[in-house]
Amino acid sequence: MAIERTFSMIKPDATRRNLTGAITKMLEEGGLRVVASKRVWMSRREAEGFYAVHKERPFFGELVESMSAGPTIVQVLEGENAISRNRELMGATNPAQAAEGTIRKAHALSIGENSVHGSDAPETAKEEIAYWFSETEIVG
Ligand code: RTP
Ligand code: MG
Repeated sequence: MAIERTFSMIKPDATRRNLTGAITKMLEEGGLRVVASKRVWMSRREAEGFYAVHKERPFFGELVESMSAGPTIVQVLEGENAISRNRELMGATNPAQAAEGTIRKAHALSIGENSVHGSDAPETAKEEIAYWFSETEIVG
């Protein structure tokens, strides 16, 4: 088993509903450890940069709008197979398809307001962690 790090965000729809603790608890109970965490209200420019991979997609404008509409919690999570484990705990992008017991099943409102983000591969985890954190902010 590999100990990995992944990047996670608690999105504005969830911070607005005071779900930071409830979601973090699900991540911790799922076997992941928070090794860095901060609350940021990202600018449109930061959201565009973070989601640049989706810039040609029809939902890009809506995505940037919703991600900059309120505070977000950005986190680095550590644990065994943290990248895939976090994706399992999150559940499907569309909450209507998310499995019972997942964060999105419990808390997401819609595809656009789906409460959490998690990196999808080792390379993106590395890039996304570096986008929001310096090395000294991560304490394992
Ligand atoms: P995420 O990147 O946020 O962890 O979610 P994901 O991998 O499950 O989904 P992805 O395909 O990477 O899409 C990124 C985010 O864009 C929003 N989205 N909206 N309106 C739509 O059809 C649509 N499709 C995607 C979602 O908020 C998704 O999390
Ligand atoms: Mg994604």
